[in-house]
Amino acid sequence: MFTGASITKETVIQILEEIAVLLELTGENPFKSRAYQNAARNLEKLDTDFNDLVKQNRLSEIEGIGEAINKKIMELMQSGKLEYYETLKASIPPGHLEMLKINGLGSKKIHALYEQLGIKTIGELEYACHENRLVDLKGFGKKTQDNILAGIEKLKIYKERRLYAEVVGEAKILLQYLKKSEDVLQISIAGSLRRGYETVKDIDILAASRKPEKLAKYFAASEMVNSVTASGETKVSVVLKSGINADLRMVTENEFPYALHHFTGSKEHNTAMRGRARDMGFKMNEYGLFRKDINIKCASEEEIFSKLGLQFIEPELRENMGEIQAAETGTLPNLVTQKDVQGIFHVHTNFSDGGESLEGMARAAKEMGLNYIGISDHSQSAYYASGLKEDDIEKQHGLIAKLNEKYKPFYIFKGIESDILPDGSLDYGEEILARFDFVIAAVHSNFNMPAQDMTTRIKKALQNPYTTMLAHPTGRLLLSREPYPVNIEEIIDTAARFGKSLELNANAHRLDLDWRHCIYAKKKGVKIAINPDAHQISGLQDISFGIKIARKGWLEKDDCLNCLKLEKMKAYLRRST
Ligand code: DGT
Ligand code: CA
Repeated sequence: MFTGASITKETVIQILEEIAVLLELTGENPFKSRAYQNAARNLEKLDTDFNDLVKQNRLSEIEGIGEAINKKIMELMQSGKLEYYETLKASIPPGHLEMLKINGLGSKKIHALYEQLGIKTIGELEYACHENRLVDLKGFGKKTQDNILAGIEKLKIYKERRLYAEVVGEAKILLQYLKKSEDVLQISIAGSLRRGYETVKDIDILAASRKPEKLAKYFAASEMVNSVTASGETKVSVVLKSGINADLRMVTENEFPYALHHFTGSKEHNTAMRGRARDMGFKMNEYGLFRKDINIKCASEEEIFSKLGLQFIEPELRENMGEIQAAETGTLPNLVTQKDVQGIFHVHTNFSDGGESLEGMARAAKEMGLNYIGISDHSQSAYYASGLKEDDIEKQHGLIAKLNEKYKPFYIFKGIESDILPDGSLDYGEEILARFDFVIAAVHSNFNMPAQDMTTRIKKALQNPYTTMLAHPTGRLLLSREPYPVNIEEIIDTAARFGKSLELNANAHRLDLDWRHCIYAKKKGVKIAINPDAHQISGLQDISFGIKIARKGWLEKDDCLNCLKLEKMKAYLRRST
């Protein structure tokens, strides 16, 4: 619920847009819905002060805001509530709002499904698809039905999984708690979490213990645990108060290394490892490595790999992406670590939509032990994020010059996160672009272009001599927004040709470039900048999530732009802009 005091123009726009969608869901005359969409769009474009217009009761002077909409906005601004909106929302089955999250299913279709098949929930819709009821429905068909089913599947996965960052903190606290038990001989996180996978289903913990029953009780008694869902001799499953599922598996001390390897996974890596073991005359499972039923003693995972003629494979690499062949030939990468990071780019300040001052961000980066920071606020077209006008840029550059004196030898690079406009051009003219030390180009609008147009748009931005790197290359938000359609390999090839870098956005919701594509970028010699995209001081710490993903992407120190020492970085940026 919005309250009067905090109603901003943005909130009004959001509510008008929602009303437009809700009206479509009720099957109202499309003109009515369009009127609200228009009003929202015209408010967005408004260049006079919205609050002044409200105070002077002059909103109806804006094109598209007639008497009815004017009255509603005034009610909202004066009381903090809009009766019409609340009633409309309450009249829609909650399932219809949820259905809007299904890719490819808009409000008109949802209303049509309700009218013709009485569908109120996603469950009913899925059932109807399985019964092929959409195939002959007007405005639908086999292809739409398949798309809807695929969309429902995706939604289910979104619900079952969580972001790595959301879970890893809980897992560490749980691990600390378990370590305090005298019945724990060895313990480790396993599963997707140990592999640093971007999303995880649950927390897997493996412990070696001589008294598993006692340990199981201790685990269940943790104040983090909400309920115990299964309890056996070797495994206890619980649901934590946060809603996250956690499994504790208990083995003997001898079994621990084999079990740790097994429960770390991935399944695909395990299958490949077992295949190799078989080829070498071994049998391998979670209890041991056997030759003619005799267990080959291994005190650690390292020894298991070694017995199979392999270098130790870091957990992040265990995805069956060629790591076993590389371990066999001794060509595994020497993965980047946090210590290798010299500085960071893509940092916002309160000049645009950041919550912290420029000096505050710089000082925090310095205190983290970094040697430089690249400030990049939003560019002028990003009105939603108070993008920088020419005056702001001048002011910011003046401040940076002063701070560079004050914090020497720590260094602040002058940058900008420039929107890539729909035609692929950057957001300022050459004269302004030339003033920055670096330019991060990024797509923030028109996400729905066809793949080829989007690819051409981004390639053009990469060819701009002022562009240093491309931010969040696919625009995905993990578990909520799919990447925009784009040919990422063509983008990487273009970056390689023009000597540009790609960002690995370290924000836990993005982790974009995806690690699978990092492997390709590395092959093509494209440098990756692990960027926090920080909007506050705490956001700087996200760099650790980025490093985890960089490691999954086989990246070494030399593959990462921001592992360059300060002087080398200065030279690199002089060369590229
Ligand atoms: P998740 O939980 O979906 O985020 O991913 P994981 O990898 O943590 O999967 P999970 O929790 O089902 O199982 C943990 C590990 O146990 C998995 O990575 C590999 C091993 N594992 C589980 N089931 C199988 C299986 O059927 N075959 C093989 N080879 N390994 C398995
Ligand atoms: Ca798991």
